[in-house]
Amino acid sequence: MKKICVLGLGYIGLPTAAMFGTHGFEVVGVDINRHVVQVLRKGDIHIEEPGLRTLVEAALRSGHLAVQEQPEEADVFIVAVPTPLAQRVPENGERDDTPHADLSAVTSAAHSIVPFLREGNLVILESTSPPGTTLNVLCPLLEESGLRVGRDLLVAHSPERVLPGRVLEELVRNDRVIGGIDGRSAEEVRRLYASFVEGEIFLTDATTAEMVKLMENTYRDVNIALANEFALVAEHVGINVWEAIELANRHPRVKILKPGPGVGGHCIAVDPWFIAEAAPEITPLIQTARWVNDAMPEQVVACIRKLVTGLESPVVAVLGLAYKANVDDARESPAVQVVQELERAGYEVRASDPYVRRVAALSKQPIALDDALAGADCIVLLTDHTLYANLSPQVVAQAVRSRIVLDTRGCLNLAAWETAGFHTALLGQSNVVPPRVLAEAIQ
Ligand code: SAJ
Repeated sequence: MKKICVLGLGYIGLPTAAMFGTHGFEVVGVDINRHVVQVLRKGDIHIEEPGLRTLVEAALRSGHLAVQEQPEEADVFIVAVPTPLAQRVPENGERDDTPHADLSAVTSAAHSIVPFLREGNLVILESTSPPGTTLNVLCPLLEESGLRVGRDLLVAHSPERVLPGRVLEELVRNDRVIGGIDGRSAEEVRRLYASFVEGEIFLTDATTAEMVKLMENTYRDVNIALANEFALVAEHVGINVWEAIELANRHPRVKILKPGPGVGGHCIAVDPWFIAEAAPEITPLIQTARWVNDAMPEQVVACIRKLVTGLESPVVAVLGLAYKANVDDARESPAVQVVQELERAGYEVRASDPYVRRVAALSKQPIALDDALAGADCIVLLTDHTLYANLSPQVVAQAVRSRIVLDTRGCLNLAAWETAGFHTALLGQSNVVPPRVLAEAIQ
């Protein structure tokens, strides 16, 4: 039975390890975080993802998955560690705010396997990385073992493309792009993943595979930035951007994404910078899209300021802290930035989220929805969790102090909220400023 050592037991590494463990491989899952190893050994999991608990339990119970803090000898090594953004250290006193990839987890994972490498091993980088990482960063590190890449070692990049919230399903169903440093490496990885991947597997070279992954997320980021810019223009020219996008998308070759309070998560807001860092002078579009999306939380706060103008000590009830619908992840969430910005501006903010229990970046932790709504002056919907669409405006109207609601995700039935007596506002529609406030402002 082939043995696989998976480095990094996070959102990608853990499902991948469990998947191989339940498909005929002996898997050793490695994480440098002792807490993660302890939790998994107790039969618990540290990540919320539909179906993951059952899969990990099955793999552990079968004896085909073991978790530990140190790597060991294996036939295959899979590196699935985070590649977050870091700010560049200024050189020559020059300021450079352009974020770039922090590859320290990749390099330390690679270092950690060097003593265990033997001839014939296959090393796969799964972590999303700037173009050239596999060839120029990973390969030289692996050669510190004395083995030669291409002759003694097979190396490939096999990026994950799964959507948080649908990881297990997409791990199996999605097509996969595998980039080898040579044909033999790519073919070996194909054979491995074909054990559970039902989607098509495409082979290419390592740097192309790195770019493909980055291009997918950058395409989405630029598209969302366009939607956000359209939303701001819509407010300016007096139309409803949601209706306009829906109509534009009736064109067979147009698919505009949705505007919102910004782009969160660890992928879409990060990956475009990996392309920009490879070619900073020739990526103005990609960089501008990032700035446009990063500015959305501020736009939302400006909108809230207008809505509560004239109210004494306004209380803002925030609905949703997670970075997107129906997930529990609030890290890098634009909603958290909105809350921080509102607090800095001196507003009393009561934030709630059915899935998020704690947000390290916030001083005040999420509270129950009822508590957030009680006595609020302005309700701001920041995450489109399905259950918010089912809220009864009549019931909410009884709980609040002032009836003002702002929907930044286009997911509330605002006509029903108006019937319940609310002044409604929608991001990307020209009605963000209540007529009363406008009248005051004009006087
Ligand atoms: N968002 C919008 N408008 C939209 C769609 C999304 O504002 O129309 C926002 C979301 O609210 C969220 C952010 O963008 O804050 C990102 O959400 P997402 O669902 O678009 O993507 P992620 O980051 O959860 O997962 C992406 C996926 N990539 C693509 O769809 C191309 C996933 O397949 C990747 O595996 C993942 O990044 C990754 O790990 O790279």
